[in-house]
Amino acid sequence: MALTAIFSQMACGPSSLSKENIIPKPVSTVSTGDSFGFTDQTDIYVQGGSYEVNQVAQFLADRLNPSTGLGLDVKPTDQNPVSGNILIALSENDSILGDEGYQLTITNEMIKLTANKAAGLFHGVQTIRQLLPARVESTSAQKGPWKIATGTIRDYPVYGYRGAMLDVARHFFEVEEVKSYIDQLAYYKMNVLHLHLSDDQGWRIEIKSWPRLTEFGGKTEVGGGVGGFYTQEQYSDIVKYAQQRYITIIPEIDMPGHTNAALASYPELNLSGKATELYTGVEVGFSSLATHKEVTYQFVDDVIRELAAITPGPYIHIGGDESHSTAIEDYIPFVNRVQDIVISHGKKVLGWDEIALTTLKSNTVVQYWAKAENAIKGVQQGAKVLMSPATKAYIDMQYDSLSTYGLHWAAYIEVDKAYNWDPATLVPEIKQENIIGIEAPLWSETVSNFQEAGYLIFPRLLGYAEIGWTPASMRNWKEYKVRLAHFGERMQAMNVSYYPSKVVKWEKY
Ligand code: TNX
Repeated sequence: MALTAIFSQMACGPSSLSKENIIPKPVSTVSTGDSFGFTDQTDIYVQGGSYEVNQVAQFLADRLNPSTGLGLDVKPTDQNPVSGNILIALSENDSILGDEGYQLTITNEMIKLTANKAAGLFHGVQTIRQLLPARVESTSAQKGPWKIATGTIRDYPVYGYRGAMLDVARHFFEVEEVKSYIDQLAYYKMNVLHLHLSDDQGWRIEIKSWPRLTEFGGKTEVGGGVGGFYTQEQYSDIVKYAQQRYITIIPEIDMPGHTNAALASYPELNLSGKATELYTGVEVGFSSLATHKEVTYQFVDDVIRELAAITPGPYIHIGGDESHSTAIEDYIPFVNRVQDIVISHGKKVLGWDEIALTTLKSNTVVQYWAKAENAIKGVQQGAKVLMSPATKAYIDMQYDSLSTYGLHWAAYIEVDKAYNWDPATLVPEIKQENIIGIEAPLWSETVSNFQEAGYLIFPRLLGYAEIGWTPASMRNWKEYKVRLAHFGERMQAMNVSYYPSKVVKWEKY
């Protein structure tokens, strides 16, 4: 490149929209070779704005103002704003964009973001953030210039369910930590956070009709720490925070196995009628609710009723995995009855792949984690599958044998391996039309706070986000890893810890 060209690029900022590093990769990008510059006159205009659309605009202003110091204001308008501004508007029905897609049209005069629904606008806002320099994510004042390359992005997801799971049972995570995770999921256009709220080592959600679950069963965790739990108010606060970021919370109560914390809290839930001891180890498969006792179903009904009442999302996850201490003849009628209980409280059922051994209700979704044969049984019953194969999508798996945190019972999952697979072709019998989406679970036996969890979550989460959003035909590790290299400094700017994998040539600034 001639020196003059280098200087002009430095002076003018970015010049090619299609060369920008966005994750997940947008479906279509056309560059027009110019740039839009933010000034202290720039504001965000909202056309025909509902409360929701205004909130999305305010979210953008709140992200950009601290670092840029530009003082972007959100203003209502019924016409196109003058040059130099951002316009956010719901558009006429654009069927290709669907419920979550958006169009971003950037000229040297204006940034125009449109979508059918506020969710699409929210995803478009994440793209705008990623088009600005990484330092825009800092919470302290940074130097400009703040420029964005011109062109048009039209973008929408392949799968409607793009999620992550956080195990808050093995180690408890504070409300603020969960919110940080939600912020990160939103940044990569993911839309589900599944919370694993109960397990052998702890019960983490207040149930008013069974108070000892948290008063006693919530007071420890793996390794013997103090544990913790969410009051229903705190849970509702998490749900609301997630909703404002277009993320659905899916709560899980794991049963009939993985229930020691409940069995230690209430003797009547045990086959023996005696309470067990609290448990702080990491072995699985030793606990079971007493599936023949009526009180067990009263318990399940109370728990699901209280949880459904504070969960606006459509699903309750009933676990169902690794019930090695429940005979299959007991497991099947138990899961069948629990499905009915969930449905009676107006929710749909999600469960780990073992639940496909039972008779699935019409909207029950099978989460494939271990056995393809189970997931296939689900498909044969007409159920949809959520793809979380442990060998590809388990964020708690170590990267390699030197990893600080994590387990490796399923696989070592390097960053390339986490990215390089396609949910729609992994198991030939499970086709794209059978799949609702992808979820990456983080089991927390080896990590006890968000800082430690970051090492396992990042950067693999970015790859899972792209698998869920971007068509498989547009995904390619060699091209992706170049984009990913630019996210090191973004994660740093957002104060997110990540594993600086050697398979990526991280850009240094
Ligand atoms: C298997 S995945 C489990 C969890 C463990 C995890 C550790 C699943 C449905 N069950 O109880 O935490 O392995 O990777």
